[in-house]
Amino acid sequence: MSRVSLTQYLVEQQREHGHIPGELRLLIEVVARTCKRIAISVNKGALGDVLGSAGTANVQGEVQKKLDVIANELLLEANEWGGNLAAMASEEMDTIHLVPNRYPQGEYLLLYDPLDGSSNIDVNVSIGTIFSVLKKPGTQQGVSEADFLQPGQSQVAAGYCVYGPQTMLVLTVGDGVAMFTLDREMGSWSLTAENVRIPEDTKEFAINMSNLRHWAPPVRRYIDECLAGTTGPRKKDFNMRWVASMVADVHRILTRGGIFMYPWDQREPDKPGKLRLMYEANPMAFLVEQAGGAATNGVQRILELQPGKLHERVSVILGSKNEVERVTGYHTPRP
Ligand code: AHM
Ligand code: MG
Repeated sequence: MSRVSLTQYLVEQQREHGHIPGELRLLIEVVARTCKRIAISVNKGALGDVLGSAGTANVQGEVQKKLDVIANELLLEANEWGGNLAAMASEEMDTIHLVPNRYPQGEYLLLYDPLDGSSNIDVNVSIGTIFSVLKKPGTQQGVSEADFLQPGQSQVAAGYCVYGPQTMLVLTVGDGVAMFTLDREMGSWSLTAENVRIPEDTKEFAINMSNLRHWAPPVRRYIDECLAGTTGPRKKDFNMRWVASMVADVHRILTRGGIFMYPWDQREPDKPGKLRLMYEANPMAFLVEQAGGAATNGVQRILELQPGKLHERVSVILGSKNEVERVTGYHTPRP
């Protein structure tokens, strides 16, 4: 059976639906191609000497794994010279990375978490790459960090690649969500799911339960009610899953529904949450909304949040619409 390739899908989006200009299509193809290279490194594991710590820390003070650094370098290198980008930003780089002068400048900005779920690298559990594409505002030459600080609803494309039992690329250009599976023999991405929809209701939640005692009352209430099962107010039993790789948890939710939460907690009250807004929460929120789900920080739609800085953190509640609305409703709206 012949399947639609990523290129065919994108060309259709460009030609027939007019959703994406040619430059954006090429940019997405470069990101997708780089994910294939990252997948090769991930698969080699110890044979490729890619496991373990790199012995360095990123701007957020987190120890970098070798694969964090390798994936970051691969994405930088592949995207610099294509002519479609003005600058890039990454979880693993302190500041934005301008496209060097020797290459033509494009009009897009690319943000990414090169290797999400770093704690799972060495234990052979699914990990991923998350990316978000924005358009550079204005027409003036040069790019600054301020150009990146756009709310998530300005994203023109977003997606992730999950390195799991299958390597899959999940993408939105604002016209629903499509999933592609890497065909290793062919070396190409084949469309394997289109118009992905997240069921509005679910009986499955994902949260790091070890933080329970630190949560705010609305999150505690929601989880307590789930745990109470058939005899509690929800009158049904819930199941729990926590991969500790956001890509894998979101992939499950896009596939069969569920709710994912990484909420604020009182250990570091000044930090809104663990996850980063611009290259983790925003792209995932865009995908989830495009699949009919919802994504909030407890009081506001994630895609409407105005970022104040590149590595800003955010509280995340996303997935099946009715459940996300329920938890959000338990929070007292800010005045
Ligand atoms: P990372 O980008 O450094 O890998 O951190 C983000 C990850 C998410 O993928 C995941 O949901 C979360 O951190 C897991 O955190 P915890 O180890 O606290 O459960
Ligand atoms: Mg991450």
